[in-house]
Amino acid sequence: MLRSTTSGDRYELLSPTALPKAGGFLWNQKMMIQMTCRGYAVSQFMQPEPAKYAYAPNLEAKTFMQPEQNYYAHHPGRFVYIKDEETGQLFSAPYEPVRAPVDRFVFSVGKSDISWTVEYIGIKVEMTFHIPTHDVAELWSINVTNISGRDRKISVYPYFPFGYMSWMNQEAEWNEKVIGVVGSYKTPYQKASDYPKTKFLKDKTYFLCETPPISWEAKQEAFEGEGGLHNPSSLQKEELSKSDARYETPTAIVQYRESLKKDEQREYRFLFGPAFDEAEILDMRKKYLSKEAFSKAAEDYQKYIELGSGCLRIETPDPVLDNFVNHWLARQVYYHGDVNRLTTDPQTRNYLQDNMGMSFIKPVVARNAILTAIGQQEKNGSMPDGILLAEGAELKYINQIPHTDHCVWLPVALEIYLAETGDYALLDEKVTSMHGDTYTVFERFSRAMDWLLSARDHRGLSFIEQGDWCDPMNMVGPKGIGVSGWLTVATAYACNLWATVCEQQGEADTAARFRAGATEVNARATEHFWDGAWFARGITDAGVTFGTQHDAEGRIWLNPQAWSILGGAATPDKIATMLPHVDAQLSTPYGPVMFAPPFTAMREDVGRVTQKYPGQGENGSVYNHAGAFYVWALYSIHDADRAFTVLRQMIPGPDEADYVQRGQLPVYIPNYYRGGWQAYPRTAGRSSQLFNTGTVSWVYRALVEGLCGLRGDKEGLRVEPQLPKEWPGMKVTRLFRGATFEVEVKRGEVDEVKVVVDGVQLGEPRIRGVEEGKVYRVEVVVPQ
Ligand code: CEZ
Repeated sequence: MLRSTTSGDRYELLSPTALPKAGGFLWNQKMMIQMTCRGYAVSQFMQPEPAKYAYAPNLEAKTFMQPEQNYYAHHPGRFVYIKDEETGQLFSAPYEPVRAPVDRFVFSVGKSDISWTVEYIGIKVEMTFHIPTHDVAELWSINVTNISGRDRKISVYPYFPFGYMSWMNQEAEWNEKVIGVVGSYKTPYQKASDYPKTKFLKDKTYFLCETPPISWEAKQEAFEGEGGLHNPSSLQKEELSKSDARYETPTAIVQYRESLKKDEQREYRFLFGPAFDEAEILDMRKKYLSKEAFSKAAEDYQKYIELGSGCLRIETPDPVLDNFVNHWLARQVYYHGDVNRLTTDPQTRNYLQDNMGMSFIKPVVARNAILTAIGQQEKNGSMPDGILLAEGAELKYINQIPHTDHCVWLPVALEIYLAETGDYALLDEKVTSMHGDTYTVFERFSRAMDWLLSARDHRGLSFIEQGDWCDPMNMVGPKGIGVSGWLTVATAYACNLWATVCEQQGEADTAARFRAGATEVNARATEHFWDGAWFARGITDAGVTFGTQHDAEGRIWLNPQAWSILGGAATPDKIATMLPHVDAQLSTPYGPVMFAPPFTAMREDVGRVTQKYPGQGENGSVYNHAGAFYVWALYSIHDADRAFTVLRQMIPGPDEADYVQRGQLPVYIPNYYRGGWQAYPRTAGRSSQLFNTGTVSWVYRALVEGLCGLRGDKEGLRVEPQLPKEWPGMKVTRLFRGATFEVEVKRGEVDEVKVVVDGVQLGEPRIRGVEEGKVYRVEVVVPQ
């Protein structure tokens, strides 16, 4: 049903029905496309706000990418109908919309292209697409081969629906000059003040054919007729009707009628995308629509994706883990840092975490992101809810709701960046903010930490307002009284991280001030949130503590436990008390849920999170971002087995039953798997199919610095692998500050980690004075 290629760089799914929503995604800095195995697509491009070039057939709401996105027959997608001209038999590739019981199906997800091979009634259809590196377009190759062993007469109909483009103005027609179907529309707006912004939008969608077809339809209705998508009326005729759409739903379908000898093949190429005008369409055609241009673009795109290969290769007793880490995880980290989820105003916490992962891939991107973010710091030291990335961008949606946690992510991101690069010079840079004040990065971080320490109540607990890391926890503190248990212990973590940097910079007084702050915060947290067995999640405006043993729902939450470990509020005895409760109450076969039990009804003093479906999203799913914090917390206390168990549960497989239950290929980590393990076992484990998640930077970090234990510091590279107990050893290739470390880890009769570099045993497990360009052979022995 599912397999990886021998080199491991592709995953192939052999059924269109086993994991119906499974897919892959491609992106460049201007666009993103998610493609399912059955041929449905969600794509968007930036101009500079997110926009579409293929629409649903009805008016769609503009929102963030939806979890467990639903597909239906008319959902945007890319399809090819094949008709046997002799028998009238019809099928479509890859699978939708006809859903014929094809004889062979291979959906193949690569890192820089996605393809299918489908066979039915003696005809083989191979579809493959990639995107250019710097333009917005899809480059499609479709090969059709007669494998029936006799001569055949068929028609081939690529079908790329445009959808409902606009309620103001839409049309489509065949354009002889560009050799393709072109849809034209006006992006709808109402405020006169928006007119200038809409004036230069790419309000055309083109479907260009390298080989001119014999006919086409540009009007959806003419194509479908009374037969519907499963058996469109126009395909029952000899030729398509060459329709146009005049304020009617536009579409693009073209026809090639072919006589194919035994084993004969036809090769077609198409270009699909948005444009401003005909001149741009012609340019795109010239630039891309040929065999040579396709392969050149594919090669360039592959190189671009390879730039995100990351700094880690592993060889462990777990080949599926190896495959995921060596081929896919860094790619997902790179995607996040490369395009910031394709918004112009990423949430500050997302922006900082998505970019901190770039420290392992392209550190300069992480550096610039820290500077960009801190350049938008408020005059009082706090951070805004979102970071504006484009001229004229505005804070939208969730960024208009006050959340109090954004400063926390500054030292978190900085710690990773400094460990990876040793670039302490960043701290001396002077930054004039968008509000006009000028401070060094160092001063700005201190101001952010001061703000965090100040945003606390009379008991010393951190205010939550309308949310913290948990976006939809919007009704705990709207009156400005409620406090967050997580944010309180996270404030201590942030202050401690920053104090360490201050110490490294020789700023002893500042360091001492923030250490004292952290200690004080931890004492307050323990006093008010420790319920005897774990840390509570918060105290509402009305003074009700929640996330404690007294709650029937939302009784124990993962984040306050994970971050109290990180921040120091959880002393060793508290950790020993708390972890068995986490194991017993939060574990599922798909990872730990974010809290349990999930809420089954609205709690008006907690908020919107309690209204999500039980076990979905933040309402007690296996929310991998929270799981990733927990993994890192466990590595920080050397709980290697618990850490690895949770980390491994984030990756689908390798059992077939697990793949089916999660419904996802192991080519990315989704933002959640459904919880509700007790109440709804049928849906538990189901993937959100959403690859936008702060999880991956943390997981990559946990692998590099935790599992492999190859963590940078000011002087060099520390070596402290943390293998799960059943592993005898592993091999690691780690790129670090321009050098390559070939590391072999074994267990042996030692009390402490022993490190031998190029034959010489080190006095301590740290490789100093790393030389760029050098390859180090490192033998590591860890205690049995
Ligand atoms: O958004 C994420 C946020 O992007 O939820 C996380 C939060 O830390 C991230 O910054 C946890 O709340 O508004 C909603 O209810 C949404 O469900 C968002 O909370 C959620 C979506 O998954 C976005 O993809």
